[in-house]
Amino acid sequence: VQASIPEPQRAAWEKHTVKNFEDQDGFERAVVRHVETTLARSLFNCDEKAAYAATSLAFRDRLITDWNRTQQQQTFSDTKRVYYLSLEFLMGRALDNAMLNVGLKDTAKAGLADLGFRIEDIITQENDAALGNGGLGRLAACFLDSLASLNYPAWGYGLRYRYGIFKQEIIDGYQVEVPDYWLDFNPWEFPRHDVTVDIQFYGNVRKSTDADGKNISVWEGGEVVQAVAYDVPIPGYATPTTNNLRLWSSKASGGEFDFQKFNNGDYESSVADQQRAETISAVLYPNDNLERGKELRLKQQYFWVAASLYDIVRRFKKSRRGWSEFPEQVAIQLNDTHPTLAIVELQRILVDIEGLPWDQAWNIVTNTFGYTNHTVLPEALEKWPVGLLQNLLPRHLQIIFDINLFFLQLVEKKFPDDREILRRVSIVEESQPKMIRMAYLAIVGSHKVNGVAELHSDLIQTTIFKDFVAIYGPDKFTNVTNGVTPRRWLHQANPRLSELIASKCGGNGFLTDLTKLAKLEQFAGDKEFRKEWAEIKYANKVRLAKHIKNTLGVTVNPASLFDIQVKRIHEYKRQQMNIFGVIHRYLALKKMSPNERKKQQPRVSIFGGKAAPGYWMAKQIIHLINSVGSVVNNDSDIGDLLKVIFLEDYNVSKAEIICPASDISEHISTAGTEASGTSNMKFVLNGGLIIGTCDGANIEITREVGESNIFLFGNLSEDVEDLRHAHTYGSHAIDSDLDAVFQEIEKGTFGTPHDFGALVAAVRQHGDYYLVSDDFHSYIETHRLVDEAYRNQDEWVSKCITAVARMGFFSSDRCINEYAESIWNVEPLPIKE
Ligand code: 6GP
Repeated sequence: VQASIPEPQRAAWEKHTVKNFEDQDGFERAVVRHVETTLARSLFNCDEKAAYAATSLAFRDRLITDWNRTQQQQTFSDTKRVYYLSLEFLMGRALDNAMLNVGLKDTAKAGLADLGFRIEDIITQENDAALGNGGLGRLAACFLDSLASLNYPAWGYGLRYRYGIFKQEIIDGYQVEVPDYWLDFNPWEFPRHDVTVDIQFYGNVRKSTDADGKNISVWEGGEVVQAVAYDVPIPGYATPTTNNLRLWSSKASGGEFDFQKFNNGDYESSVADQQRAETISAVLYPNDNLERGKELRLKQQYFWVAASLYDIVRRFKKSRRGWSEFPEQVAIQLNDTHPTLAIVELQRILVDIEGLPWDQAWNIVTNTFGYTNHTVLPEALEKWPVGLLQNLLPRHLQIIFDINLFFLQLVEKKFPDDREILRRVSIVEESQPKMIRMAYLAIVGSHKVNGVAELHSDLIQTTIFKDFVAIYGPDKFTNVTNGVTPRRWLHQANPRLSELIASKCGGNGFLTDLTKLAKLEQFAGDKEFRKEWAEIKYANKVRLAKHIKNTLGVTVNPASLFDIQVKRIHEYKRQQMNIFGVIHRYLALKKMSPNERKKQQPRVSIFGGKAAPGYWMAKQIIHLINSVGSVVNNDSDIGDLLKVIFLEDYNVSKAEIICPASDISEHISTAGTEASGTSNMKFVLNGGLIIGTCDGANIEITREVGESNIFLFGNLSEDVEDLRHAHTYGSHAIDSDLDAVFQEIEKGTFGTPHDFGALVAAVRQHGDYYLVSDDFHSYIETHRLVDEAYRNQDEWVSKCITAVARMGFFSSDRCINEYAESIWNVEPLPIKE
């Protein structure tokens, strides 16, 4: 078969090679052509949706050219590649990002205006690609942006869910989940019907011997599902490098449906197989920081991991190198334990299919993988029942047992008289039923394990993975503090601030080297600069106020202090403490004389975030916030002094409006529970201060911006254990201010008290696991300090400017460079024009 154009015909080919638009004229031509041909519409039939489609297609053409070139050069140069395996990629919208990254947003803006459209109206037509829950998924998306922007040869591998994270509606104060069908029009993906992999499930294992008489295992029978690749181009900023995100979609193998059954009149079951197969990639599991051992989830994991590894191995084999060179060509990063079966699958491929000896294979495997842990919460640590694995992946279970056997032998050698340690670190938990501990498997099968902020990395080494540090030594464990991409989270979300910064930092260089923000610090005392800065913040607050008005019908005054907490709703993140604090503020205002009230700082308390559909307590928290809002917002005594807003359906594109509009944002998890947090970084980068606990990356943010530019409060992580112990075994006195809040709830001020009983009881009766009562006093006190500080606007703005100037560390570019150097050992490969 001919795979490439023969030499003599190449000249003709090159003469006609695609030339992409470079200017406004070319852009308009591309848009009109796509409207009139690709979309089969005309100037009499072109709404904003069509204009969005055509604009996207015009930019897509550009990306594809760069994407092809990048892939060719990466293949040709044959350097090491990184593969980022993540079950979640919370990408958000692509068009705005593509326009900015290729540096043609202004061109598109002028072109669209010329054709009769406002660019903002076009950008907002796009559905978010919401293939993730929260922090973990958005981190993966920021990493893809940085990998491409830094010219690393890298691929993302994930699942192409038909339904991403659900859309949240608030009805009568309660969350209602609505399916997110985002694929009705998605110009950013390329189906690769020629790139398919057959994935096997179930069946059994037969022991046999090969031609040389060697014992082998043959996995046979069961069922086969087909994985089809869908490719999404990932453009870097200000570079032609365009990497690939490959998402797998499931399909029945052997065609659409069973013709045999169909012809025999068995219509229903003829499509049943197809539907069963398609179910695998149908929906994202909507849990954040929580695992529920469902078989379909395990199927998703294996399906995705097996397809990705098949693809990676196929690519490696083309290089015709020996297997020992595999880790020099391939680095695979496991985003949490969700892809841990990749370790087992690679071992299976090398031993069962390629015939390598176990030890040699295992050496290759461990040198290939790195594992990132994103949480210490016990309920989020994945475990799979042995029985489930036995049935679904019988050969993999055998391999896991063997991995465990050899691992425990190593442990025994190191700690000969310690039976207990063997029990503690065994990959197989001797429980009823027996469980496979995926984090332990990931550690044993990787050469590096990292946490996502300093405190978190210390905690995993001293608590949940302590024994493994003793076994392997400390070098296997490291920290890579999270970061965010300044392209989306500053330049795109806050274009005016980005422009102002550029004017003082010598151009847009800070977008690729965020440490250049440091130059801003000298302007913190500059009156004129502060004024411009404050104007931009105000305009961003006006933009959010409009969104609030349009979506909720509530009028908020942009001159108020905007206090924002947006993130997944979780008891450990303590939105309940925030709303209790809001009630406390409301009660204090109610007690004041009108004169006293006039002296108070007006506030808008803004919440947003989704609760996992099965997380009842989180849903109670949402209900309480909305119930407090409907009382407070309609209280004429209070007016603008306090408004309580719950923003519906928080997602990436809304975060882009929300982050630039905060005066203060809340990152108030119980110390030791939030691995890092990344929205804390986004808010500070956009010129807002934060109120936070000594948890996750808040600690490093404090180190960078200075203690006077952040509001820290609450107990420290080293005290949490003792405090919890005291709640259970000592006397647990509830803070008196908090008790007054509870009494108000119980009076029925915010609706039927019974509705909120569980939230109160969690603190009063059930041990207050998240230490709301212990931290409440200092939380309230710190909010008082916030109000006070906000009064002095000059100083406040100076603090904000100083903080932004010191945020250079928190770019995901720094983060990716650290991974590249200390975990992956890969080098950038600049793409030639
Ligand atoms: C999150 C952590 O909760 C958050 O603190 C961190 O910033 C983020 O990961 C990125 O590292 N973890 C998850 O979203 C999760 O589901 C299993 O962990």
